[in-house]
Amino acid sequence: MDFAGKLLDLNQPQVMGILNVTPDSFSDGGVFLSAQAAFAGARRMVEEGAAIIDVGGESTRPGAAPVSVQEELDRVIPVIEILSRELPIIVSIDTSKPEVMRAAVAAGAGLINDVRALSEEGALQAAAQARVPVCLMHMQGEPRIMQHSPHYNDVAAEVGSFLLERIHACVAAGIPRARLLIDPGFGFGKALGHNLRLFKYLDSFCGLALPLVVGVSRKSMIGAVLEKPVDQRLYGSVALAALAVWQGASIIRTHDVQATADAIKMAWAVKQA
Ligand code: YH5
Repeated sequence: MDFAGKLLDLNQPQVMGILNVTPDSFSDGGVFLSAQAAFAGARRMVEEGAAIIDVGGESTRPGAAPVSVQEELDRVIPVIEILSRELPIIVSIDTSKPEVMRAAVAAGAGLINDVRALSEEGALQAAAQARVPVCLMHMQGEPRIMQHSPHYNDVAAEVGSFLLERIHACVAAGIPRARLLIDPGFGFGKALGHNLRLFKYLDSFCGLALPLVVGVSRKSMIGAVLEKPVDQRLYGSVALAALAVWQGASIIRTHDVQATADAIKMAWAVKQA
């Protein structure tokens, strides 16, 4: 796939490293506040095997304060400029705001990662004009209330229908199918049983014939099964990364690049044998 001129082979699984530039992010708690610190974190992730770095300036944690366009731009644009200039990787912008999509791509981002699947006013048009690939993620509800009482009759089927509807909306807006990736959105408006069933049937999304992105790193489904806090979820995250690749995932979004890169390389070697 062509990410604004950088080619990445998605026939083999790749690692997307998470770079939060939110002061209220609970996994990194203000570690990546300056662009310099962000650069150091990103360089390490590249050395450890990340092909993509996902830069996010808006917290989607339930209850997190909304971030203005200007605040989000101030957080992410300097980081995207440095990373895209200095590192041999694809920079992804994790945003739902059309203004941030435009500025991020102008600053060198090669992928738009939108947890709202381009549902905000003007987002479809911004992404179409940006001419970079887009990751469409499923979420039930909105971050503030999404975990209140998530409900599904058939979680994998309903997530699949939603993604298909968003694929059609993108194509109608002038975003070619060849520029789309899909993500079932673990933890976004899903109870534990929904997340586990969605994972069990992850291979059903291969039917949509688009690269599949999976983000489970340190998430609460791991905390719930293992009964462990967020700083003790590495082995659980790595186990799920291997299982995701086994079921056809192309990109694994993770905080822990080295461990994840090794695990998916092994899973892939067995799968190819
Ligand atoms: C995703 O799955 N997730 S932000 C809670 C955690 C740990 C991590 C309680 N952006 C995804 O990473 N983009 C986020 O521990 C995403 N797929 C895509 N494409 C939430 C997050 C997290 C939440």
